Amino acid sequence: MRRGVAAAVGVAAALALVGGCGVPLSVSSVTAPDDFDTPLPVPPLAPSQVAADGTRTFHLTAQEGTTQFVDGVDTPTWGFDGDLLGPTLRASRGEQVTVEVRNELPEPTSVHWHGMHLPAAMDGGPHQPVDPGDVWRPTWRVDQPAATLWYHPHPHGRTEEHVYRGMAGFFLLDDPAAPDVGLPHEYSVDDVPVVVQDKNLDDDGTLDLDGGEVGVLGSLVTANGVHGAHLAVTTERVRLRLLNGSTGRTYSFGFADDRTFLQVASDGGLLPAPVEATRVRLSPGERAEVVVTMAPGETVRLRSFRPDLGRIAAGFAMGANDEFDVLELRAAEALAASPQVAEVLTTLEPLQAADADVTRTFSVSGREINGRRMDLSRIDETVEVGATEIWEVRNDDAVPHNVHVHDVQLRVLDIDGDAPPAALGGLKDTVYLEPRRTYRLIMRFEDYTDPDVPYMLHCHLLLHEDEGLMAQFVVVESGEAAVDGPQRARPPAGSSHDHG
Ligand SMILES: [Cu+2]
Repeated sequence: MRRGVAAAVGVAAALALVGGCGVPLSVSSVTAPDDFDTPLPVPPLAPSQVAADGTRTFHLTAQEGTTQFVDGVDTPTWGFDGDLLGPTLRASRGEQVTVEVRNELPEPTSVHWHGMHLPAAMDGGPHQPVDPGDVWRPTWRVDQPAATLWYHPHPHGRTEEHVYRGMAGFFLLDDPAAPDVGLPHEYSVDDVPVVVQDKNLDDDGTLDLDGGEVGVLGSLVTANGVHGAHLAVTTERVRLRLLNGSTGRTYSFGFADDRTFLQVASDGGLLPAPVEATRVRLSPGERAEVVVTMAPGETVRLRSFRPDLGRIAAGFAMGANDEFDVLELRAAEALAASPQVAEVLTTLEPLQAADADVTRTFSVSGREINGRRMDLSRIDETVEVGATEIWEVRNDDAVPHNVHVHDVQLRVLDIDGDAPPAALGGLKDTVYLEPRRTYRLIMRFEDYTDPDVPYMLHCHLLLHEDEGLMAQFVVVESGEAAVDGPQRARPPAGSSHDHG
């Protein structure tokens, strides 16, 4: 019900966007919290059972609930094992994991393991729907570097709404064989996951799903579901695992006093070396791990500054004017010492253009990739396992898009021919596409083949995805052909799927 002046301006801005009219550059459509007095809720670590064969099994239930984003206003929301968001799944490299996903929502959903290298039938995309009352049990072996991954629904045409209603959680991967590089690692103490999402409420307190060109740009920006939260810091350094869990908004995170922090990881794991930064731009689906140093007794806010969205169309805002505080860090009067962050974090395989066997080009425009909208029965690309490929992705619009490739962690080779900034020099699964720029991405397809079940390639501005900005690729053995046709809409082979 707290639709104040700022929120009303947000609606006006959204309407203006639809009509393509100008938006005053000074307008921010985000509502500042009254205070930051609510302690940041940290998602609990999900319990799991380890069987005799070593398989670690988690359970997730998708369910309806109620959340108060505004004091005294009950907003119907969806979550995993609760009213909103979900518990943090955590597993180690080398482990076999199984997740028993139960759907208690009134409609089909799915759960995609964003950033995970796994068989297509376990991926949780639009070909693995879970009907109300059903249980889906994907299983795979974790085999990739330590990283901050996440999970969220991916039902065909309904992803934006499911994520916006609150369906998202972290999936943290550890690598016991990796050296200690001095990163804070005590979960919820000095190693804290923070998912940022924006919401709009209608007058009756329900979530407002109406949006503009990039979908909903909410006036209430939440950290772990709270509008106006603080984190009690007890250590000299704190590691924030930032996830943009919004459906359309791009953030430019930094601190209100412009202090320098270290970005230590991107989507798929550690950067080769810490990157000293004052901003980190995250489009929907992207993650960054940052380490910030605090002085005893001080308070500083995590802020999203006006994001540089690139050369967007004149007269459009799409969140580029919005600047607001997301989370307050409150340091205790005495802070426990933290280790020094190492100067070298990891060694990444050098992947160069000359290593590529195949180059594919993708033009992203409107709601189409290469002039075609998503068709569940059409395979757009067939990749041979073992291949190293360059995917040259161009945003041919004057509005923001991004690109998320399932199954792989990729590397940005260059942007309009120039080397990427250091923050984009590590493992990525989601890349912001500035308007009218070309991104050359390099990736290797390993381990899993399935001519029958595709992976997805899509814009993670979820309205765009739902409206068709998605394509399908299969990974096959050498010489094998993809299986086309509507039969692929059946439940996947290889993962058990039953009616609960
Ligand atoms: Cu898009």
